[in-house]
Amino acid sequence: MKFNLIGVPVNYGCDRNGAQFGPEAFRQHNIADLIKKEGHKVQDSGDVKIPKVSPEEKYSGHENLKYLEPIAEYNHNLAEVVYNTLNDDTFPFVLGGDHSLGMGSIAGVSRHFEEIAVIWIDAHGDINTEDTSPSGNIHGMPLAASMNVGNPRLTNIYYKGQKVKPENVYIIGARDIDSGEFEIAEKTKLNLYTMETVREKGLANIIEQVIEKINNSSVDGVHLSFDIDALDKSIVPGTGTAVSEGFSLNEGKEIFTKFISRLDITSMDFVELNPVIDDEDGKTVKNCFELLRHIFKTFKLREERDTEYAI
Ligand code: HAR
Ligand code: MN
Ligand code: MN
Ligand code: MN
Repeated sequence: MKFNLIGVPVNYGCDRNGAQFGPEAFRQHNIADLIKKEGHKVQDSGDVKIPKVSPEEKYSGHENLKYLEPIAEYNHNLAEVVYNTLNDDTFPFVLGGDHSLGMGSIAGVSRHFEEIAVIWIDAHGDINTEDTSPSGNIHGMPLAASMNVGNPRLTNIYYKGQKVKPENVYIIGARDIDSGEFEIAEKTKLNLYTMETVREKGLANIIEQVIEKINNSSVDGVHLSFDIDALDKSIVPGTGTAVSEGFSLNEGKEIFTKFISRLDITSMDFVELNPVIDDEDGKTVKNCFELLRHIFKTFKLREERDTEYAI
């Protein structure tokens, strides 16, 4: 396969120092080499342009949407890169940065495909709006905006209106959900698999259900957005809003093994690494890379299997 690395050095969405250094950390630890070693082609289109604004301008767009303007602007730029990458028959692999980048990724992907599914693996729902958000941090809102819920400046990023239908949205592993988010989840009828549900029914069963639903739907593209805080707090200290009771590293691998081998994943985000608050041994970076190696290995196995069948 051919991957394009797209860096998004942004922290406006989490309003905390450090997440903007994520792409640099992935590159310093040679993510491109890792992808090559697993047998793929890789290119790096560099960093998406992020407008520079001062913290004093934080509330200039809206009182409960911090950094609204620069976030809307950079997401337009990101969407364009993602769209062009897909048109080039290349897999966009977006490196965060905070999760506000989900809006641009999804916008680019959804312009390329007829109808898409979005798998959102996260400790959080990220379906807040300016009316429900307890923080005003836009990284808690990208999935709502992508479904056309929320402020027009966000719902109209790249092109006007809805990018993904709620029925094609699958949130998995959420365990820190705001009350307004529960209401939005219910109202939109998106597919919400909280950590409570995952533990009750079993991870394997939930994955199976999601795969079946997606394969029985009429989507032609599947975007997988991975927020590393889906993993347990103890294995990802270097993320801005770590939450306990998360997935183990092996469960993370199981999720990727199954989704990559049995669905046609077309694009991915890997977000919310904050190298500044990682522990002194770089535990989070190390665990991220273990997962990344597994991801690209699985893509290779799938590719080999597919070409075997084609012969
Ligand atoms: N739900 C909270 C809010 O909206 C916190 C969510 C943000 N954390 C993330 N996103 N890392 O997944 O403010
Ligand atoms: Mn998130
Ligand atoms: Mn579309
Ligand atoms: Mn999160």
